[in-house]
Amino acid sequence: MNTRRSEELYAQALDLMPGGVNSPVRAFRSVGRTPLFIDHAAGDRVFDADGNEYIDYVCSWGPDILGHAHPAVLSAVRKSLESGLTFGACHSGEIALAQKIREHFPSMEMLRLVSSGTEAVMSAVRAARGFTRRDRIIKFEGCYHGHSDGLLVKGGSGLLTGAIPDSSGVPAGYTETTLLARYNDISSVERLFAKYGESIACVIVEPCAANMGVVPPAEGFLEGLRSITEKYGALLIFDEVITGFRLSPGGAQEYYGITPDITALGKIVGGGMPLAAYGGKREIMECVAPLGSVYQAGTLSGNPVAVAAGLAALTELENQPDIYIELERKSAELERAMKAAGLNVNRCGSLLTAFFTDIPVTDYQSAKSSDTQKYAGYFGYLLENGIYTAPSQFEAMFVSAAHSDEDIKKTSSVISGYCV
Ligand code: KE4
Repeated sequence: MNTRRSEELYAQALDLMPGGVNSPVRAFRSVGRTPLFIDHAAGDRVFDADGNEYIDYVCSWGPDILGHAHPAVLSAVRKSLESGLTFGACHSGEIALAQKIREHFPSMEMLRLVSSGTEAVMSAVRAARGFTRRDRIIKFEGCYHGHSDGLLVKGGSGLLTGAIPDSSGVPAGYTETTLLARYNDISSVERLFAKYGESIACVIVEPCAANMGVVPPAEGFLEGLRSITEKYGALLIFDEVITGFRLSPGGAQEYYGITPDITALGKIVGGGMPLAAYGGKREIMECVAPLGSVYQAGTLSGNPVAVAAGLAALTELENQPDIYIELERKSAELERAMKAAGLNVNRCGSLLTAFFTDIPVTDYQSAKSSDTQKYAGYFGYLLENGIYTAPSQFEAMFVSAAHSDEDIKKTSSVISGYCV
């Protein structure tokens, strides 16, 4: 496979950006290859700088649930551009998008638009602390919630990929109030509440973990979090940056039937543009400035072009009610093919991960038992056969509405040729 142009570009990028990338997981370091430089994308395909074509299961790490460059989203963005790029002032699109989000996530009685998932989660945690006037938070080993200081503790995603579970550059004081529990282990949460109960502001969780690879919640786990937080007066924050609008139109909270106090959204909600959101009970969000004393702001928050993309994407999802049934069918077919090839697969809706370990993967410890070198071999085999999946064992494979039955069959056929 010729990747000469990507290699040339990578050499230039290495001189300009740390690791030649603007986000670590794109560096392909854990799969031991030169990162692809994508030239363009359409539907379920990406095309690299050397003209190689791939069926894409990265989907920009989740935003592209409709597929790349969806016509409805492109035309909405083009139309929006004619009115200007950014005003730094209110505009009616913000209202329309906030209303649409609240229709799908009724728990988000009041919300704020921001520019990234990191910003959404960071602000949600600050609102929880401001509302409860408590400092401690509980997160789970292997869950990733963006790169705000207090959450870079035993994180997933690029932290796991790069084996840097706790980032340097974060003073101990910033993480002293971050308590760690084990995903799918409610007793680890109960022990923390027994010790620190009245000082815990919130529990933040990926309702289906996807940043240590895909690890669905065990039976009763989310229910357990909901009841223990209510018992101690702490807030439950669902980080639905990946699961929002993916597991169902109402995300994981609709899919599992658990209502959090605050929700963070990202990725799909922006239609591929830099837009995210956080929101929850009115009494909580009324603590946020300028109403309350929890400060949060952003030059490009609610950016009109990004809002237009998000509105178009969510409207398209609403116009294709069968999309979630189709995603489930296609993802289940991929899962069957992966298991038939002897792979250890976790799946939650249209999120899948093949783990290179012989034990069931139910948490951070079991995920970390995976052989990342074997994963690298699997990644390279797929890439050489025109399938682009996550360049890290500790990420998810994303299926989109644009993945045709023909491409699902082609992917299944390629996977069936892989010898574990
Ligand atoms: P961003 O700041 O990257 O928009 O969102 C942070 C974030 C928050 N919460 C969850 C559950 C997330 O998965 C993410 C970001 N996800 C990673 C991939 N697992 C983004 C890819 C990257 O870091 O380049």
